[in-house]
Amino acid sequence: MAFVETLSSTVAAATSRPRRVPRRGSLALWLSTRGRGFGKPAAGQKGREAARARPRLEPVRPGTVSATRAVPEHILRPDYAGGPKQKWASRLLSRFPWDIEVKTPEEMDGMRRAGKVAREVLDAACKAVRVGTTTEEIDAIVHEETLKRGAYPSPLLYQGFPKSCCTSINEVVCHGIPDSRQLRDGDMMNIDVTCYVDGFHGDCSEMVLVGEVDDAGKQLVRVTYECLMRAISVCRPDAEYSDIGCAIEEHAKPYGYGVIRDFCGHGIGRVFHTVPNVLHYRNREPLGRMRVGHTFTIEPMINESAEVRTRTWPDGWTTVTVDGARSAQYEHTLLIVEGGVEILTRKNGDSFPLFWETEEA
Ligand SMILES: [Co+2]
Repeated sequence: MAFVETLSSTVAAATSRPRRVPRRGSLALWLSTRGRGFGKPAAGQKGREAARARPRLEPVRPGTVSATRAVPEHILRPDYAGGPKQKWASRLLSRFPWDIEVKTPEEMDGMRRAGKVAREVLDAACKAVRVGTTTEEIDAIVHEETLKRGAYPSPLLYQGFPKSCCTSINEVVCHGIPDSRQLRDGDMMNIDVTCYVDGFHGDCSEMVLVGEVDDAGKQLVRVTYECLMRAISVCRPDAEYSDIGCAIEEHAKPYGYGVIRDFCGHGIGRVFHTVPNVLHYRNREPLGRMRVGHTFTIEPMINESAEVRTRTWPDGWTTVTVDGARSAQYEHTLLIVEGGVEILTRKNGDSFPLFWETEEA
């Protein structure tokens, strides 16, 4: 899942509900970005071509959300869902932006297990997507596959979220609630899965094409994946967290795409969303440096138009682009190791393939 970005207010962000809030401390950003061509990327040639090629899709509308699913007693829950309370000291300490938690070798293994489970569950969900499937059915699969592995579906009851995963279709940027809507030919959907395994969260998301998606949509999905992988390639001990956003924006901008700024990646571990805030756009925020043992997510949301503004539905979660252009997202949970980075939610041999892998095969 993505996390609300509050810029210089990192301490507050670490505990705030992940929905759109008025931006605080934006003066520093304004001053630091004036005169550097920062802001709305001008739509280049590729962007204009893409705009012409974009199909007219019906806007996504809310469907009926079914009752919350049960989780058996024997499954360990996170504290927000009625599990054992976190010790106040560890909770408080992990809120300071300069205090990014360094995982012990045992904790790293815990994160590896959580990442592996999240990947398996996400793959199962992606493989079930067909024209006519409801997002509710996808949620049921995520729920069952998570429980089958002795894990808890982290989004369930997180700040009141009613379902076990997020399903974000077309212009939905993130946090779509699975409901009765049937998937249509030409839809593109992000499925965001987080699993809580023996006290650790693993978080990943992926795009799935439903039926036949137009070329402009396919390009958006592919470039979004490339943005994530480029961002991962800058991760290693001593790298600046702010390098991540530069890598993403540099790749997205020539296509005339906008990088969503209202949500960011996040530190993750025993706590679902914590420091650091991982910004996906070019920035000079003092986000700190990566150290061996840091675990965090990168999850860029890339908009098909240069527009970066979002709005949230009255359900308090579903966030859409203001201009209705489609938005794509991929997410991995990462661990910084000696000499580089380990993708904890990496694909395995049985994973759901990227669409261009099957097309080119
Ligand atoms: Co996330």
